[in-house]
Amino acid sequence: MTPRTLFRQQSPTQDDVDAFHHDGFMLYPDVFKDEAREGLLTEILGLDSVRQYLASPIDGTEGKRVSQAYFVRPWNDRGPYGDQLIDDPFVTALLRATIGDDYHFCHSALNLAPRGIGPIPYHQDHHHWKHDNPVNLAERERYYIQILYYPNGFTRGDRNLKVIPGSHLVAPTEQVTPERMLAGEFDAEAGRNLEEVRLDVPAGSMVYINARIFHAVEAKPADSVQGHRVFNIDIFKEAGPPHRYTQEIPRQWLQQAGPARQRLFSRKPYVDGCWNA
Ligand SMILES: O=C(O)CCC(=O)C(=O)O
Ligand SMILES: [Fe+2]
Repeated sequence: MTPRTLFRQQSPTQDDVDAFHHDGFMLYPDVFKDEAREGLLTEILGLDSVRQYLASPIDGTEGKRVSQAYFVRPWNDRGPYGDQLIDDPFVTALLRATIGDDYHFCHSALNLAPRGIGPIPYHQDHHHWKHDNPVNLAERERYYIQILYYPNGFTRGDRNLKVIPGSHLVAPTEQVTPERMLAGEFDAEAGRNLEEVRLDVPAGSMVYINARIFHAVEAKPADSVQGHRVFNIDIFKEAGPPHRYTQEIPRQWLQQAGPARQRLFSRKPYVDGCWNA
């Protein structure tokens, strides 16, 4: 049995919510209860596909060692701890306090990053941008929330997440590149200095972001003391048409869902052509 909540905290403070709107993210270091952090990590590392990945040798071509990540999207193979993340009371309280009641579960992913893996450049994850169908245009300003979990944490310079606080306040046009943003060209629009913040989080941390924010990930050095950084993510969207990866909900999840979960899952998945209808 998992505890009633996996987290040490019940709900965000008003300061947290203000920071979310001002900075575009909230950081909750070591927010998992010890038992929940260990339970989640054990559950993930025990998955057949993860065990196979961890047991397989590093690929090499032409004598060059190449490190491959483990990545699955959607992440449906969840045990009790992973399952509870979907509507843990703290997660529900965070979503209600930041974007209100009218939201749906969008999709999830699981990622293990090995030593030697390269960086992920600055990007935003709002999938209605850069598409000009009427449906995308109508959804452009709707909230899209990513809840990032780091069961074994990361340190600066070792697969750390980095963000540009306040970058969600800049209108998402083609002219806005991370390079221009970091050069200060959009400070006036945001009403603040837009500068990079490199995060450093202990095991069992959560980062809750408005996916409009520019974020990136640094490389994992070949001699990192941590073998693999484990990262799982759940994504929620304001009610409305599908985002690019809005997942099909497994039939078993629907059958077992109580009324609150049914509501969370009552939306259409993304299928090819669904934005052109
Ligand atoms: O690996 C991470 O910490 C974040 C990755 C990311 O930006 C994403 O999944 O969109
Ligand atoms: Fe991202």
